Amino acid sequence: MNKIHLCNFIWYNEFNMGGGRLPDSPERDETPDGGADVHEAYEGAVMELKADNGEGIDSWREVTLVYNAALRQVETKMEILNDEFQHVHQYNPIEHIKSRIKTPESIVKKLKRDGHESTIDNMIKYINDIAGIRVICSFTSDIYRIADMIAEQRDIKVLAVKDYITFPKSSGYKSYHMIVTVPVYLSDRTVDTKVEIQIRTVAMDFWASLEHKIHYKFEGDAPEHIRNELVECAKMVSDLDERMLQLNNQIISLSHVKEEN
Ligand code: 0O2
Repeated sequence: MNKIHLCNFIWYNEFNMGGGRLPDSPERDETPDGGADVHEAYEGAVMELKADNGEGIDSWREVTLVYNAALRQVETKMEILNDEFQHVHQYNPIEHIKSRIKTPESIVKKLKRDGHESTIDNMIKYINDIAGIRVICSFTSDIYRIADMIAEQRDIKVLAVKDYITFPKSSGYKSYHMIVTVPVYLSDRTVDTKVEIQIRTVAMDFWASLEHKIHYKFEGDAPEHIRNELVECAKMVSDLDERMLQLNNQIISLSHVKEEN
């Protein structure tokens, strides 16, 4: 039985922003190899995220512990669903999964962008993607299949859905986003914790990674010819996804005919 490959890394690694995992997260406790600057920016942002009681770092650690637990729970759920699907249908809808905890720098930036004070309370209240999981699948049809399987989980509550597959962004971005809560059972309480799940095909993920890199490089203001080229590439990605899906459907129906004979 094929296992999903779980790659726990910070999405920002795709942009060489440090190359390591979150130093404060219990399960991802490795020292970033991005040097002193990365540490300084990280610690500066954590210090800025003051809790109401003033215990910035301790609160950050406590909060990320809960988000990490939520990530692990959703990852395990995805693994189980994939295994079950393989068992029943002899087919794996999930290619691989990536997960990450949003960096404190990015949290502070998003809070400021939306006009909120940088506090731990505000980050919990307003930032939906502190814990993020990216589920990569082969075909567009897998996306909705996976989304349905997640929504049917009894302990998962779907708070919001953004369907950028049916309604792509003007940039060409395609992905299916779900904001869910999952209960995290601590020794003295249960915390319903928000996780953002992004579901997309391998081809969409390839496009989004490059586009994100370009977005950061040009600080959101890429030259027009590059933006136009990205839109063109997004169309090619959609076309490729469609053709691969049709090809796969043909293979499935041909193998059914062969089985019947
Ligand atoms: P990062 O660095 O990936 O974490 P909301 O979260 O609902 O308050 P937002 O951020 O507008 O508001 O939500 P949306 O549109 O669902 O985007 C959330 C995440 O989707 C982004 O997080 C990206 O990861 C991804 N995303 C959205 N639009 C694009 C896009 O045009 N290109 C690429 N490559 N990714 C996109 P962050 O925090 O922006 O970034």
